[in-house]
Amino acid sequence: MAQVNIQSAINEYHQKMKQMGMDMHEFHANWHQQNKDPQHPNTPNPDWGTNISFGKDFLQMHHEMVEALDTEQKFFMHHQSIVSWFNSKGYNLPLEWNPLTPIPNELAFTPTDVSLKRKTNDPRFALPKHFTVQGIAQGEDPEPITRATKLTDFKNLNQLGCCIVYPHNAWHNAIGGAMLYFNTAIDDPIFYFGLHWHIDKVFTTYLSLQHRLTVIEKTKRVIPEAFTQKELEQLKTAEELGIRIRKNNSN
Ligand SMILES: [Cu+2]
Repeated sequence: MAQVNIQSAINEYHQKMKQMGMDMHEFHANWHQQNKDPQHPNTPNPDWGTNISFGKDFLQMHHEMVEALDTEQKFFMHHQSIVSWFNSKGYNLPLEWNPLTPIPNELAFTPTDVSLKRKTNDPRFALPKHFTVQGIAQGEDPEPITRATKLTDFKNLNQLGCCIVYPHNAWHNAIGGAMLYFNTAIDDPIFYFGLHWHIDKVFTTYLSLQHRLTVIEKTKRVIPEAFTQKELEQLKTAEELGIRIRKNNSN
């Protein structure tokens, strides 16, 4: 394995893809332009999102960018994922980042434009526990819209993807800098090897359990009639962040 500078290796990957006619910046930004985040419903709903194809597409598209194997069936990107490309070059992959610890030097990011510098190297943001197999501990909040308390409570990939996009937006925002815009986010190593690495783990874990979903016991959901003020504010903030991140940083 060759020890490489991760940021330089990502640049090299983007250049190589471009030479093959695949502009990753355009591809990623365009996908988000054409696939707007879903709007949250007016009241909590255990079935929300199950028919919104954004959810599945959001997870699948980023999976193809991050970790997909060359042998997998692909729907969005018919080039190598970054992990597959690193492997084929013999480049070392960074160690998995624990998001509650500062971003390690290995994943440092020095943007060409200083305005794209990260807001912090210690965002202390982790995906909520309802996206884990183990699920939430007593007293922790379920997913606000569907009231799912653990990964296997999500009814399908659409629902999972529609729900996870909101904390995903908040996470982009917590890191800041290039991560604030879909057309620059992929330059920051934390995009592929941090944030979307973790999102993809949720996706692939869910896929690995999917065939057993009908037999896995669901947590009994308590569906309140209305969102609390705090939940509404969180959902609204996440939606606004999504709109802002979608804006092109050059305008
Ligand atoms: Cu994205």
